[in-house]
Amino acid sequence: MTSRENIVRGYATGLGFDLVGITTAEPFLRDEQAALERVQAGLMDGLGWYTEERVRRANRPEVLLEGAQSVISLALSYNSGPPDADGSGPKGKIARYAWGDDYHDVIKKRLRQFCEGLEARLGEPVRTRIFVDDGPMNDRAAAERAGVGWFGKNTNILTPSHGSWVFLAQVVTDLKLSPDEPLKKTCGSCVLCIDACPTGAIVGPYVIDNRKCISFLTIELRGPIPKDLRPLIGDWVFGCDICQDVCPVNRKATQTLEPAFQQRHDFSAPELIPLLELDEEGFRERFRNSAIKRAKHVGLQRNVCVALGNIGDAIAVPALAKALESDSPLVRDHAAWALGRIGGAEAVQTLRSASLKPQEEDVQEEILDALRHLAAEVQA
Ligand code: B12
Ligand code: SF4
Ligand code: SF4
Repeated sequence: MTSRENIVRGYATGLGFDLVGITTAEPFLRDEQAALERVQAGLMDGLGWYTEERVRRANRPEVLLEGAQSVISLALSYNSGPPDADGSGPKGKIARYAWGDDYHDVIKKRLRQFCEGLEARLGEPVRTRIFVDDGPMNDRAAAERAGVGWFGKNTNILTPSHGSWVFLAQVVTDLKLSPDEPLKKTCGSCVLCIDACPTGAIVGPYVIDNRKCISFLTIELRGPIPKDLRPLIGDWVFGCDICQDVCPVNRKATQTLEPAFQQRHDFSAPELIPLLELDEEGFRERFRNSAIKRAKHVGLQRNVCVALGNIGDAIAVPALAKALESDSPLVRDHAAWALGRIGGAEAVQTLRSASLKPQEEDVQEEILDALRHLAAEVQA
C-alpha cells in the first residue's frame, strides 16, 4: 500500500512542485530566537510589518493552524536560463525571480489545488493552511528542517538539484506524517557571497542587514534611497541576485520547465530609457501579473534613475531631464542625482534650469548638490 507520505509527495510533484519535504509542526526555536535578535538589533528596520509578534507566529506552526501536526514544505524553481541579450542603449538588471509571472498568484493557485485534491487522494478529511512568501510563516526554517535544502551563508535555502533559484511554499496541516531528515550539507569554508555583496549587507554568515540589501532598497523601500548606497546599487532596478549568481551551488542548477516562470521579453535586462519614460498606465500594462508591480511606478522610476546615474552614459540625459519635471518629488530627487553623476554641458544646463523653478526643499538641495559635485569635478 502506498504510504500517506508518498501520496503527498507524488501528488505535489505531479502538480509541478520540484521538491517536497515534510517536517513536524514543532516550533523553529533557533530561528525564532535569531529573528527576534535581528529585530532588536535593528537589522530588519524598514519592514514595518516585520514585528516581534509576527516572528513568534511565523516560527510556531501550531499557532498558525489549530491542531497542526505537520508542515509540507514545497519548492518550485524559477531558473529560466541566462538573461536576455537583445536590445540597445543602457540596460538594467531585474532579479531572476521576477522574470516571469507573479509567483504569489501562480503558487497560491497550485497550493489550493493541492489541498483540495489531497483529501480525495487520502480518503479522509484534511485541514490545511497555505503560505507562500507573504504570510506569517518562516519559509526558510521550514524548508531547512524538511530537508528541502540547507541555509547558505547568504541566508538563501540552497537545494542540491535547483540551487537557490527556488520559491518556497508551505502547507501546514493536521495530517500526521512522518518527517524527513534535514540535509547534512553546509557551505563549508566558502564565503564567495559575503565577499561579493556590494553593500556589505551580509554582515556575517547567515545574517543580512535588511537596510543595506539592494533587494530591500529597490523593492520595499518607499522613500529616497540613502545617498551613500546609491553608487553601490550598480544597474539593479528591481531586486538583486549577486549573492546567488556567485554561488557555486547554482552553477549546476536544473532549469525550470514551468511555463509561468519562463522569462518575458525585455524583463531580465531591460532597456532603461524606455522604462523611465513609461507613464503610470504603461507601467500597469507592462507589469501586469508580474511581481515588479510591488515596487510601484515611482519606485521603479527612482531605481532606473539611480541605475542610469551609475552607468554614466550621456545618452540618458534627455530622459533624465524629463524625469526632472516629474510630478513626483522622489523621481525628481533621483533624476537630479543621476544627472550629477553623468555630468556634461547638457546635464549642467538642465540642473541649472530646474534649480530656478519652485522645488520641494529636499529636491532643491539634491539639485544644488549635483551642481556642486559637477563644479568640483571640473575644478579637479
Ligand atoms: C523579509 C524577507 C526579505 C527581506 C529580508 C531578507 C532576509 N534575509 O530575511 C529582503 C527584502 C531583503 C529580502 C530579499 C530577498 N528575498 Co526575501 N523574504 C523575506 C521573507 C518575507 C521573510 C524572511 C525572514 O523571515 N527573514 C528574517 C531573518 C531573521 O531570517 P533569515 O535572514 O532567513 O535568517 C535565518 C538564519 O540566520 C537562521 N539561522 C540563525 N542562526 C543560524 C545558524 C546556522 C548555522 C544556520 C545554518 C542558520 C541560522 O535563522 C534566521 C531565521 O530563520 C521571506 C518569506 C517568508 N515568509 O519566509 C522571503 C524569502 C526569504 N525571500 C526570498 C527571495 C527569493 C529573496 C531574494 C533572493 C529576492 C531578490 N533576488 O532580490 C532576496 C535575497 C536576499 C538575501 N540574501 O536574503 C525567498 C527565498 C527562497 C530561498 N531559496 O531561500 C523567500 C523564502 C520567499 C519565498 N517564499 O520564496 N527578502
Ligand atoms: S541580494 Fe544583493 S545586496 Fe542583498 S545580500 Fe545579496 S548581494 Fe547583498
Ligand atoms: S556562495 Fe558559498 S557561502 Fe555563499 S551560499 Fe553559496 S556556497 Fe554558501
